[in-house]
Parts: sequence; structure tokens; C-alpha cells
Amino acid sequence: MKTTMIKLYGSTTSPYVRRIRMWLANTEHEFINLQIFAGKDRVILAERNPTLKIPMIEDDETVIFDSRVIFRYLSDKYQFPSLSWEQENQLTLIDAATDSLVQMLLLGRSDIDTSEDKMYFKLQRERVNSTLSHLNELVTQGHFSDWNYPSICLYSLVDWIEFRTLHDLQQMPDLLAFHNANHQRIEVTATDPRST
Ligand SMILES: N[C@@H](CCC(=O)N[C@@H](CS)C(=O)NCC(=O)O)C(=O)O
Repeated sequence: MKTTMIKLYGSTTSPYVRRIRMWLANTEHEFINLQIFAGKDRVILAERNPTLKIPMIEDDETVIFDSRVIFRYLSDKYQFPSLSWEQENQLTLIDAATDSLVQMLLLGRSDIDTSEDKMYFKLQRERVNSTLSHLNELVTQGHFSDWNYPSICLYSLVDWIEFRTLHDLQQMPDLLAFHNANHQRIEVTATDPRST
């Protein structure tokens, strides 16, 4: 039976894509870098994924959307360890902050002033603060001292915040220390959006 290499569709800047790239660092795969917001790359995305979001993977005939489901698919396929409930909650915290920051970034790119005193913006800011503060506390307690999938996801988020200057992390010193402790890792430097 002919087997093809897993294809990962994404962009170099997306924190959701980067976590999968880092997780697959030692697993053969093809990375397809798309500019998802216009042109032929958006057609490539739309032909395969009606959610119009990245990442997605293609494994022979199977297409899987959403980083969390992709992680489950890869764990199943390669017998990677599955996540504990505590780690699932950590991912939910990371994803909640990431989703709100993605929304604020897209609003900003749509020329909307997200510093205005509006309910929607306030809710996103409040969620970003609350999830990041909680994650900072979890780092303090040692929950991210191993380099595993939740740590990779947290790194992708913190590094993207720094790269895009999305939030002031000075009040979250342990998130910054976590970033600093991991920024030389080979899969981190190999997927750095500043240089790839
Ligand atoms: N829950 C999804 C979120 C993916 C997501 O929001 N990706 C962003 C890029 S960072 C995207 O494709 N946004 C396109 C859009 O919102 O139109 C996952 O975990 O994969």
C-alpha cells in the first residue's frame, strides 16, 4: 500500500500551526506554508477546509481540522502519549487567550480601534489577562517544567505575543522566564516566525 507523507497546511506566524510543527519536529512531514487571507492559497485552503482556518493536516485521503483534533489524530497514529485532564485544561487556557488575541489582531487589521471602551473588546482583554495570569501561576508552581505538548503550546503563545507585541507581559515574570528558558531549543529556533 502506498503511503504518502503527512501534509501540514499552515503559516509560519500562526501559534496554532507552530505548536504542531514543533510537535512534529522529529516526525517526517511536509509543511505547506499558505497566505490564507487571499489569492490561490485561500482557494487551496477552502477546497479542503470549510472552516477556513489553519492548521489542518492531510494524511492520504484523511483531512483533519483544528490543532486539538490534529494532536489527537497524531497521538493515535504514532502512539504519542495522550493528555491528562489537567493538561487538557491547560490547553483550554492557552487556546482561550490565543483565540481572543487572534480576534483582537484581526479587528486591528480591519482598522477597528480595540482600545475603545466597548463590551466585546473588554471581554477579550479580561479573558486574556485572566488566562495569562493563571498560566503564569501554573508556571510558578512548576506545571510547565517538562518540555511536552502543553509546554510547546504555551511557548508558541508567549512567543507570538512577544513577536506581534500583543500584550504587556511585564506583570507575568514567570511566563517571560519560561520563554527565556526554552528559546534556544532546536524546534523553537527552526520554527521562529522571525526567520522562517
Ligand atoms: N481552534 C483552532 C483555531 C485555529 C485558528 O484560529 N487559526 C487562525 C490562525 S492563528 C486562523 O486560521 N484564522 C483565520 C480566520 O480567523 O479567518 C485550532 O486549534 O486549530
